[in-house]
Amino acid sequence: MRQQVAAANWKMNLTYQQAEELINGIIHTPFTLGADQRAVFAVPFPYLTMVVEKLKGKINTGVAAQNAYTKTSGAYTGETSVEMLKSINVGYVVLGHSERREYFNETNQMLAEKVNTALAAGITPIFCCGEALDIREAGTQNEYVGNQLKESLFHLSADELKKIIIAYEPIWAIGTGKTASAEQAQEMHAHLRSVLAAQYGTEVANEISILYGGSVKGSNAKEIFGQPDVDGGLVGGASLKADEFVQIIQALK
Ligand code: G2H
Repeated sequence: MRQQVAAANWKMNLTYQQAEELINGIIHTPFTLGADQRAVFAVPFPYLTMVVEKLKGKINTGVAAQNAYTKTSGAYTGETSVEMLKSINVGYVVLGHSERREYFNETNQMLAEKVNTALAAGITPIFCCGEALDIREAGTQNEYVGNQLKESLFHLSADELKKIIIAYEPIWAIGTGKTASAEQAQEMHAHLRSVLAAQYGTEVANEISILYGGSVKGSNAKEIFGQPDVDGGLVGGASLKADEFVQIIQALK
């Protein structure tokens, strides 16, 4: 079975003390993760080491940065490299979140470079894609999101692609409380898998985990994750409460 992933995205929230309290709350709430299941925590840079330490020995968990730069080192004041992340045992990096695309002008081409740098460092990219409301209303979301994959990922070999996790996050459902219906999520995930299959073959496409993101909550996770092409979620707001995020972890297939 494809890996099923519940990924928390804390975004730019919480003080150090609150972050510590949250991760302690998660650690002290019992949950089980099967061999094909992962719980990943994308936390702000200053908390990465603390969360890595706290999760040590917690089987099938991982820690992610929310961004990394295209270059591995050098005179790039204010940036963080994948080499730095690797040196503190961070195993994942979220790339191309819609907030980064919108507020920090990240383009598909720039993300292709970031994907390459992460893979070269042995860090798993959680590559985000998704359309805005006007694109959905125009009915061109399949082409738009398919193109995001093509421009940022299709230069990869099949073996490289297999190391990527994709997160589909319709922008109109992010932090708005408006979730895509389970059917809308399934429809897009199946489309993205077919786009991957057309380029890399069905076998490869069937190995790629595609997460859904956008107002996933404890109350809707089971239905969304239950869709055949949805392999878990990237969760913002609801990942800031320990008991709710544990409920979401336990909703994985
Ligand atoms: C989408 C998601 C997490 P939320 O950005 O990446 O956030 O669950 O708050 O909609």
